[in-house]
Amino acid sequence: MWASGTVQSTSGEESIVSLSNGNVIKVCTSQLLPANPGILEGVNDLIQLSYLNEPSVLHNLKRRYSHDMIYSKAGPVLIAVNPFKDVQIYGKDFVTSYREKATDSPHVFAMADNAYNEMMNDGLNQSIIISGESGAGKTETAKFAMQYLASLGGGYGGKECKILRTHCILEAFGNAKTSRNDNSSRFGKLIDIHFTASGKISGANIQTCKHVQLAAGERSYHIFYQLCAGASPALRERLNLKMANEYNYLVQSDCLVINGVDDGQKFQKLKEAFDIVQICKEEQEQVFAMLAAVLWLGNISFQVIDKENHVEALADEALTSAATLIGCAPHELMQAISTYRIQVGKDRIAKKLTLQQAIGTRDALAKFIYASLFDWLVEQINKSLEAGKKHIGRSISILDIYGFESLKKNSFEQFCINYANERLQQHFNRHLLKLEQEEYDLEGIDWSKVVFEDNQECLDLFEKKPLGILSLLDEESNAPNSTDFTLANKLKQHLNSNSYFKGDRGRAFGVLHFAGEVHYDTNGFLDKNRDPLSSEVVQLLSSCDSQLPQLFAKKMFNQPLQSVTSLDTTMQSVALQFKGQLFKLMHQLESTRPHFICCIKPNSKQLPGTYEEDLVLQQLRCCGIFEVIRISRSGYPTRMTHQAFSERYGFLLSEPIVSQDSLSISVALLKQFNVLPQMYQIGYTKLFLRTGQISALEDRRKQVLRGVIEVQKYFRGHRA
Ligand code: AOV
Ligand code: MG
Repeated sequence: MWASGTVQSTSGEESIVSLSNGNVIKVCTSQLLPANPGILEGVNDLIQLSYLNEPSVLHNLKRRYSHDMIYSKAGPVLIAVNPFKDVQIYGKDFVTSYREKATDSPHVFAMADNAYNEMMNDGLNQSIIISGESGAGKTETAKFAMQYLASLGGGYGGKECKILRTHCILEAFGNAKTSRNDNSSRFGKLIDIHFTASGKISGANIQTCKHVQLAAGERSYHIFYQLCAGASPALRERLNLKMANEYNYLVQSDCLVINGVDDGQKFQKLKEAFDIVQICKEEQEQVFAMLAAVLWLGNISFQVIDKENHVEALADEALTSAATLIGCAPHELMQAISTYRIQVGKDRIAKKLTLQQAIGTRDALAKFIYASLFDWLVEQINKSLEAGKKHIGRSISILDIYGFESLKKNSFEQFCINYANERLQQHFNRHLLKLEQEEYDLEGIDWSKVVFEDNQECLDLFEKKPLGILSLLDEESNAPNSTDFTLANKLKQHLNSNSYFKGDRGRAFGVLHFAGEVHYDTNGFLDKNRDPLSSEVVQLLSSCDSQLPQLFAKKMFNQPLQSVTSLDTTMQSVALQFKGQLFKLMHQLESTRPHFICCIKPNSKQLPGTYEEDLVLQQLRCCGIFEVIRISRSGYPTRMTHQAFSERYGFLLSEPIVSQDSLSISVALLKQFNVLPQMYQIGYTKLFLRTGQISALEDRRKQVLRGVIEVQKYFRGHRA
């Protein structure tokens, strides 16, 4: 894409350039971009670059990456380039040196430290928002951030340890291997860590955002393989458990093991984690029974019994095992997945299902049990983290969702995931760019405006009522005789004029996302959005002997009922539920001070030491990094009200001043500390400082305060 070289001569529109590899070429002068001087090679913060062009940024990141410096700053944003190997930068020694500010090299620890300090100093709730494509490193980064906060909030005893161990449970049940990531999160999560006034961890709360289904042919959730590989002979016997390759749900992909992963060992770790979050042995047994039930459900087959293609479930080992595990009689299960009831006058009459309907009902039951089990586990974890009571103290929230996905074939799952990322991107834009600009304007600060793109129009394409994709999708899901084709046509009919929408041929349509154009195939959209769960099935669960199925059914009955599906069930559409959960998460983030981490995937092969420039560039452009750098350079990242500033540093003034208002004190302080005029601006209510200016004042303040404490100690010692 780009090469570095030295210009030898320029004549008119052409220049002769000698490249670093010795070749000499002729290029169009207008295409030359200036390179940065050697002294700026591999700078920590991209805003320090004298020339801010794409190749310079790429080169700088590459240079750092090749030295295992995977973190860099772009003004306020932390960039993390996935190393795809273990880098020795997360040990206790690193925690200590970031805590003591012994290093200023960018790191997720530094960002977490920053959030913690701001929370303690300003009493404001903070959030760490992690974005990036699938496989870019969001989940790992979130774990490191939590590791750091746990170590600050009181070491690794009790709660801290619990919080860290929950990953193992959440990932077993919520992650799966996909084509882009061996450990891909199929759910979104927001983890709030609560602190006491003195800065100790007091508890935590996890909120999750709906699971997305796995694509056909992909490996299922890790937990199934872990259970099959790691269960003891006794447990196997109790659950009538077979090996993974004997279950239909697990052999749909030809990948039963992941390179370098020992599922059996992971299962032991999982059980330990269950113990730690106080899920007792009996409950664990029930959890495993539910998993085995799901697996056996997938093995239930049907036989056609008449010319209309009506079916009945076969009374074989699969049916018996599934029924036993969920705690009902085999014929009851058979009935529930082979028939449905309709109201005729006063009576409800049972009707047989067709093969396709029966399979759909069976799979919906399996999915329902699994999703309910996941929710139940999160609930248990939250109880054990003691977040049940409404928390009023301070908190830091960490957001880690599924990353943007653009596959060869994109379906409803990618549609939901990318919509979520579109929302997240807006949060990022709004906070970093718009709010920044607005604040400068509001304070009467002079700065050259930076033009940036907002994605509101794209979000409107999804969310507008009644003519947005989500509304139209729900409308079509409820319409009689609708098909994937009628959905595609409806979308095209109403949205073709929207510049973010692309009507494709046939069933497909495209959306111009912030991260690129994605084409979706509407095949299966309506079914997946309805997610039909027949009332027979819920009824069955509620009458089961075991505790968990009863609980799951009870929850279902308490849900808000909205759309009616063809299979006589009433429930909210999947897209609507998804949007609801997403809005809840985003709403919670609104009231926090955000810190952004942008994860970058340096290659699509999950390999260490490989840096594909075009792939990196595309991601940097997508997450608006160049705009961020531009803004931060022209901006003043540190800002404090005159009052806060004068209160914090006023006592450092060496000479008394005449007027004691906060503005005068601030000005006097700036003078005393020789802050150059180009390094600050004075707004109506706030002081704006360039990067790095506050540290001298902070150092001085610490020094003086330490002196005061020493003196106090001295006196106390003598009195005693
Ligand atoms: P994601 O969360 O962004 O993808 P992960 O956090 O799961 O991506 O990272 C993918 C893989 O990259 C991990 O399994 C690790 O092998 C490796 N990795 C990431 N960060 C680091 C790091 N700091 N050090 C070492 N290895 C790392 V997705 O959930 O698919 O959107 O849905
Ligand atoms: Mg993830």
